[in-house]
Amino acid sequence: MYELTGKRIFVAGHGGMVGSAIMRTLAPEDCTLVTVERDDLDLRNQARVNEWMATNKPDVVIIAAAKVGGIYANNTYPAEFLYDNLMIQSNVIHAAHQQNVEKLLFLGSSCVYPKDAPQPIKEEYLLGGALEPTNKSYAIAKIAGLIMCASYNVQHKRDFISLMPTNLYGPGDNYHPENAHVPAALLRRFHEAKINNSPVVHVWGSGQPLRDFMHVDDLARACVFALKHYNEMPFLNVGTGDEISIADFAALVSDVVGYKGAIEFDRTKPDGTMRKVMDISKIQNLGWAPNIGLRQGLEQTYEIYCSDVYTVAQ
Ligand code: GFB
Repeated sequence: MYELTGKRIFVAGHGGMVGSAIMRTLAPEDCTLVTVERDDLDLRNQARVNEWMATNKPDVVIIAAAKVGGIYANNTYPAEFLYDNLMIQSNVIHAAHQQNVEKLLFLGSSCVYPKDAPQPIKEEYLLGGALEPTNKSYAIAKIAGLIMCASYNVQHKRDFISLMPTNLYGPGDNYHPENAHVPAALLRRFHEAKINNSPVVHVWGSGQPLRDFMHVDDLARACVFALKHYNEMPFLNVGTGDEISIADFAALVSDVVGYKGAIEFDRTKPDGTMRKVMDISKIQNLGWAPNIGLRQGLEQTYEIYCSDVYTVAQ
């Protein structure tokens, strides 16, 4: 058991969907949360990261900062996804090592696994085959991050752990029409179709890919759980272990939003990986389990989305 009480915890990326969920989850703990605004520290700048880390001396570092996006963004901006993520994570991990940080948590992604990995995906399937082309750059960066943590543990006896989260959704997501992940993209598209009385909503791809969607607050609980209870190599999957097709997911979002029109599939858009469901038995055996159901989580996210939309509009 690693004790968080009294610790200075640096949450890198505290303003994003994952970082802000981690901040909420850590709030009741008796620890000091340390953050820095993006304008004050560009995590891609090694000299500035080294300087900041030496001045602020956290005991614990959580890397929730990353360049992220859905299938379109990954496919369109692969150079940014590779460069930004490699720079952010390498700078923060190495600076944490230089400052003798006691514990570091790196967040990867389920896309690190081979495109045709057996399902549900176990941790040991890493590097067992070719990656999904639509997010290869992002996956390579995330693989480098988790191997970097493992390498610092071997060579420098560090306690740097990694979690591989499944597809996420929740408050604070990016609702950009093209660059978002599917939950945020569809919540917005169905909402706008409802408001505008549009007769049809277009959903990308065939509707057949299967995904494991998890509420970001469940991930945040897993992060705090892993910081306290996990110090082994190499890393742990985090997901719900349940899967749903994109067609069924779109129907669910439509229902949650209260949209009454039709759904059509745009097969000119890519499907990406056809099946991606996490085997979560390792983290479950340690004592963590997801507890937010998909409908419940989407309803809560949609409610917050609506209050934000109307706040912005007023
Ligand atoms: O969320 P998404 O972009 O992530 O897409 P991936 C999931 C599935 O939803 C794909 C379909 O089959 C999409 O074709 N989809 C349907 C849509 N309509 C839409 C839409 O309007 N927007 C989006 N974005 N998708 C991501 C990786 O892949 O997985 C990331 O690109 C990350 O790097 C994340 O690793 C976990 O599951 O395909």
